Amino acid sequence: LPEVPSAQPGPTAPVLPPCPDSPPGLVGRLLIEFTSPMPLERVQRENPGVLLGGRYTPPDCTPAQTVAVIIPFRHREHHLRYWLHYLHPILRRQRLRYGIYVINQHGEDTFNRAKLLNVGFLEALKEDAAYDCFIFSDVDLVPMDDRNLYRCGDQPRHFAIAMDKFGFRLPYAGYFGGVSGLSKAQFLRINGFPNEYWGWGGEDDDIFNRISLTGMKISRPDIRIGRYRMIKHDRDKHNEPNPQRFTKIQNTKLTMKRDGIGSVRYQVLEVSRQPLFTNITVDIGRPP
Ligand code: UDH
Repeated sequence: LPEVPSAQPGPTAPVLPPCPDSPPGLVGRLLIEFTSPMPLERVQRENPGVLLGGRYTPPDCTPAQTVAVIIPFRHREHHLRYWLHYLHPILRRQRLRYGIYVINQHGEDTFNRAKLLNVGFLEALKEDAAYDCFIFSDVDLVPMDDRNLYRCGDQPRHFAIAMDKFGFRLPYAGYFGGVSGLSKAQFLRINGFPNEYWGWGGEDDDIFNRISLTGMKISRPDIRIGRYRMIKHDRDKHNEPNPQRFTKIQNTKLTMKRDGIGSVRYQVLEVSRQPLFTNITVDIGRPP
């Protein structure tokens, strides 16, 4: 055969092989503690490969997915520093192409975790239309094993299945709290998350209901791998347990069609690209 000059890009843009399904260089069980001080400058120094806004792309392979990590947030700067310190190296070792989005609720009205996560989904896609996997993580949860891969599969994934505060067990069969992941298609199929859970509790059960009602199943890692440490904290101000949660989760089938990603209303006040994450401050309103 005659030698045909290949249409490969030149040395400035090498074509990298696909990232392996099982990334080499994972270390397994990790030692996680929250006692030593954790200045952001140190975290920055220790993660030189992370680009502005908390973006990262593996230098040696092409990942199958682009992952947006969405963190619901207000007044937890101290937790965020530990989260960034532990998670950036883990996600890097997992060979993910990712971005970190901290969705910061403006003002002091009642907190609304699930609505912030909806905002994160839409705003991350505005930043980069390539995002096709969304990991929703509380700011105070750090995985104790880097084999717990932060990527999406053919079913919605629950990652935080064995937290220290629950004795390293699933607290109940339908638990979907803490850290979860859905592909873009899975998220849209359930009309995203509910916007009407103000205050603590119930929104994760509503999400679980949405997944079941659309005929999907939760996928989970091995119980020995899905272990988490939670940073101990007192109950936040303006996030009291929501007394309506018990009745609301009975009605997901009725509410999920009208309340979700298709109906979320909010106003972005600021997008700020920090060295280790993108901060999006948002006015999500207040309970009716
Ligand atoms: N969050 C904030 N700020 C708030 C409230 C919640 O950032 O004011 C975010 C944060 O990402 C947090 C997540 O929402 O991890 C979930 O809220 P949470 O940590 O309050 O929920 P959790 O179930 O704790 O983890 C419940 C209160 C525990 C009181 C324990 C007293 N010993």
